[in-house]
Amino acid sequence: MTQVDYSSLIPNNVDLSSDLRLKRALEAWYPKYVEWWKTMGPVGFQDSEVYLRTAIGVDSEGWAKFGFVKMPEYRWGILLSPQEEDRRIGFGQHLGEPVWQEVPGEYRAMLRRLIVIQGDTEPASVEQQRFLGQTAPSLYDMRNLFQVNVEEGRHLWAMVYLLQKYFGRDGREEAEDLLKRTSGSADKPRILGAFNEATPDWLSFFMFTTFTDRDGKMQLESLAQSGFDPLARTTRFMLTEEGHHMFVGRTGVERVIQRTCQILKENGISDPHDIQKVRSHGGIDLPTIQKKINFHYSVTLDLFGAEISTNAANSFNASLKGRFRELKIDDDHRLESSTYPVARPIDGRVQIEDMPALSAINARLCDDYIADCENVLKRWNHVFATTGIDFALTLPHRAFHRAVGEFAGVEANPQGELISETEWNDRQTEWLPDDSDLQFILSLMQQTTEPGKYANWIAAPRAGINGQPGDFEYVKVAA
Ligand code: BYC
Ligand code: FE
Ligand code: FE
Repeated sequence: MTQVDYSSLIPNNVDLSSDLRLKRALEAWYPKYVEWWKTMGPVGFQDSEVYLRTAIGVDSEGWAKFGFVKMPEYRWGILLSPQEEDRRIGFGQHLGEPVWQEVPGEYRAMLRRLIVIQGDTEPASVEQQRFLGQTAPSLYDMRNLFQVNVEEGRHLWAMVYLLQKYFGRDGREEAEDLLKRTSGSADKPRILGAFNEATPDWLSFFMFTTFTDRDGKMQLESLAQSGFDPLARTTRFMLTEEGHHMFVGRTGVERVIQRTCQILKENGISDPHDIQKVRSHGGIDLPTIQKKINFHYSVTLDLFGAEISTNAANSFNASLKGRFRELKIDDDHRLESSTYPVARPIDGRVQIEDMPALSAINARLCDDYIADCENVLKRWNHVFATTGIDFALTLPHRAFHRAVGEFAGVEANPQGELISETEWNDRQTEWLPDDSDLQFILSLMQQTTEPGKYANWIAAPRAGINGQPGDFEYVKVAA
């Protein structure tokens, strides 16, 4: 396997120095990327020294080093997981054939579309989070935000590498366009819905990294099965980094819940539904946390596309995009005659119908995602068990608040009962954050930069990053 070359402008383990055409294309893209980072990336802090991890290898042990860097000088590298010898395609029409090292001509358009959509989400999330440094609840959290941001930047590099190496001129054009679309823009928005929503406050950030980065995990897991080996190896390495993003989200929300439980106890508030009392002590009340879950989870479910999808069937059949843990599934991996149970609105209620499994690939991935989210909710609810607070957070039903797929045309409550539009209009602020909730959360967002100190609405983490002590100065904020 090619060693990681750390001496060149673009650290890589793809032997870039021997592919001059590609090297030139990437070096031409590099300054445009840095320009994008400086204008659309984190606002402020570009001159601050941040304690960041940088990928320096692809072994499961010791693949990263930690140290202080200024973000624009971060070493965004191109790193692929090691090539597996004699790897065979695990699903679809090409099951059992050797994996492809070049793009099969007939699948070029389909593959390019998948890579572009994946690539588009990465810079989008950086754009969505660009103002959050200014309201970070601690230096620890600020550093985690910037860590996630630079790694999403690296994920963009990963997709741009594939586009520029394997898709010629079209690929170079797509790489340029990835820097031209902007999250939330009216005329050139990002491709997928959730990536045009604002991430205005830190609870939103923690919910986003819990739920939306977890969609990233599921999609990357599916692409990691791909018969196109460079895509499989690229996404495998991205998954190594993704773990931290979801950790930041899950533990972030957990720390908010911990702090709120503390406020309830310290102040003898017996009813956890008493929103005003919790708010008057500067905590985020539990019903509002539930509403934020409802919002971010439902918006993220939309990212799986329609439950019944020809696109998904085609990319599975073409052996380009597999299922979650494809190789562990006990079936024929071709799905020409099997069925899969899919929830659909029929006769005014949600019913399960068996559909051709090939068409239901998105539905299945979504089910795997929901199971993963259920585990997160268990961790959060564990805080109530240990603090003796009588409360439970839940995931809303998949039919709730959907804009894509089977449930796009109907209204449902969080329990999954289909309701009239009038009832939806009357009651949606019971289930989703309204302006006053969002304004309240925003009112708490004030920057805390004293090492070891945390804003009042969030508990301290259990441990420091990379074993650092509690009062470690993770970001040396430049004057
Ligand atoms: N918004 O057959 P359909 C991450 C479009 S997150 C807008 O239902 P398909 C990250 C669709 O494009 C992971 N449009 O769906 C997380 C299609 O349009 P065209 C990102 C949507 O294609 C946090 C039409 O509707 N990676 O990495 O089976 C931070 C019908 O599509 C939406 C990927 O998504 C939507 N929500 O599945 C940073 C993997 N949904 O082509 C990063 C690559 C659907 O007819 N993408 N449409 O004009 C894919 O695998 C698939 O494209 C999707 C959609 C799963 C997204
Ligand atoms: Fe990513
Ligand atoms: Fe991520």
